Formats: sequence, C-alpha cells, structure tokens
Amino acid sequence: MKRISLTQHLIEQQRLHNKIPSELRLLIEVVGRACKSISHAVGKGALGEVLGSAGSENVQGEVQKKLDVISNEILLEANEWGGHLAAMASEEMETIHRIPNRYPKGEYLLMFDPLDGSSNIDVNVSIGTIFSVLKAPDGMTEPSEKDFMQPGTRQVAAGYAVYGPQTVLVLTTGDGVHCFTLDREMGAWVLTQKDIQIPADTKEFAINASNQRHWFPPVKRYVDEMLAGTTGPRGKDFNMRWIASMVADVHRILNRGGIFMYPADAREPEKPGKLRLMYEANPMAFIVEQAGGAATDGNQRILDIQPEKLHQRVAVFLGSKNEVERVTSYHKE
Ligand code: P6P
Repeated sequence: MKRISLTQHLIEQQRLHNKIPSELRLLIEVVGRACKSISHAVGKGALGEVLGSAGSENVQGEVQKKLDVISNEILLEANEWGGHLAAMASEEMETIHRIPNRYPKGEYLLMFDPLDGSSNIDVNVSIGTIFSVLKAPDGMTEPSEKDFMQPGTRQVAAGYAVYGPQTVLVLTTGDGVHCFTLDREMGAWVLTQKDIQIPADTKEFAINASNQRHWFPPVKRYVDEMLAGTTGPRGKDFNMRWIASMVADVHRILNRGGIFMYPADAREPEKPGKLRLMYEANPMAFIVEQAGGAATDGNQRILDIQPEKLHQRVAVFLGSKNEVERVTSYHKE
C-alpha cells in the first residue's frame, strides 16, 4: 500500500466527502500528535518512572495512575492553543475544561478518556486513548456542561489509539473507519487499513465472566447459550476474550468480529454498568456502526441516547451486528 499519512488521508477525505473542515482536520491532527506523546510516555514504563499510582482519585472515585494524569495533561496542553476548540471534557476531570482566555476559541467540543484500561498499565497489557468530537451549539458563548449534552449521532469524529505491540490510531469522521500505524522512526501516522468492516457473525465474545452471578436473565441466557456450544441452541462453539481494556477488545472485534458486553447487573440496578456514555460508549459506537457493526445498551441504539450528565454510565453491547441484535432481542422478550 502506498504510504499515506494521516494528513494526506484527511485532505483526500475532505476532497471526496467535503466533511472534514480544516478546523476539524487540525483538531484530529493535534489529537494524533498528543497520542504519539502518550505512546512515548507509556512505552517508557518503569524506565520513565511513570508507573504506579498518582496518589489521587478521579471523579469516578477510581485511583488515578501517574500515566492517567500525564495523559490527561498531554491532551489538554496539546489542544488548548490551536484555536479549534471551545472546550474539553475528560474522564479524569469533574467539570469541563474551558479554553484559557489567552487563546482563540473554535467551534468544536472534545471529550476523551485519556488512558483507558489503566489497571493494565503496570502489567504491560495494551491500553489506549478514546476521543469524541462534537460541534459546539450555534450561538454558544460561554461553554457549559449542557453544551456537551448531545446524542452520539451528533459526533463529527471519533477515534481511539491502542498502545500495544504496535501503536495504532483508529478514526472515523462518518465516512468509514480507517486505521493508522505509528511509524516510530518517522514519528508519522501511516494509513494501514481503509474502510474496516466487522463480520456480521462471530464465534468470540468478550465479557467479565466473574460478574456472572449478578447478570440479569437476558445476558445470562445469551452467554449460557454460547457456553453450551455445539450441544446448545447456537449449534457452534464460541471462544472468550476479556482484556479489560475496552480499546484492545474493540480493536480485536473491529479486525476479526466479536461482541463486547458490559451490562448493568443486580449489584447496582440503578447504575447501568461501568462504562461512560460520552467518552467511551459513544465514540466506540460511532466507530463500530461505521464499520458495519451495531451498538446498543440492551434496549436502544447507544448513539440515540440523549445524555443528561457528563459522566453518566451506560450498559454496552457492541460488535458483530447479528450478535448484538440477538442479545438486544433477548432484552425485549
Ligand atoms: P473490569 C477499564 O477500566 C474499563 O473502563 C474498560 O476499558 C474495560 O473494558 C473495563 O473497564 C474493564 O472492567 O470490571 O473488567 O475491570
């Protein structure tokens, strides 16, 4: 494949689809540069004295790792001065982050989970960054949390980076899903996969099976049928994977099919699972749907959910279309 850089891809997509205004292209390139910096910091590991806890908790009440804080700072600093953003929001920050007055403001809102899968950092398992881009509402003056309360269908771009054996950046701007691999020698994102498509069927599922005794009946039925393999109603054997880094599980599914599930369960029935809507479920749902897959909360399309709070959680079933439709249908019976 001819080497095409992230910039060339974005410019060509703009020519083809006229959907990537230069300000959005600048935003995506800035996020791409920030992910390169995060990859570099993550890659140092113990040599960079960046492992372990930061000795603080985030708004979710989760212990922050040093790299959580470092990654968050990298994304804030990279995006403050460019003039393309009106505000940012992060899993690691309680409230939105406005652009300092000394910088020009733009028309986009950026949300991110700066380092997803933090529990894997200290044991050298793949982690990543997830981001989502919305347009600021017309006529907005001083950004507030309510300006971010837009359903996932209003995203203009979404992506994730995986810091694994390779560092990859997966991106959609609404015209398919494309993957870029970091050429570390050149420090460049190089297009390595175009128009990724998720197989509609699969033989692989991803769920944290230690929560089995807490699952509600539709999930229990769906998983039990797969575990029954050729002896059960599905008539085929299934495999299970759970990396506990959403970016890594989703990247596997994007490349070979599968279904990823983080359901609500009986432990806290009012809390719809662990994952957050604005900067985990929505960007991943946009990417998965653009790749021909499906993403629901067990009842409705994730992208149709009208957000009410910045850090609200949502149950997630995403991946191979036929499997997501099956488990969603069980919830409706
Ligand atoms: P559990 C990482 O903390 C995360 O937010 C996702 O990346 C991952 O899929 C999930 O939580 C793992 O959750 O309960 O298995 O540790």
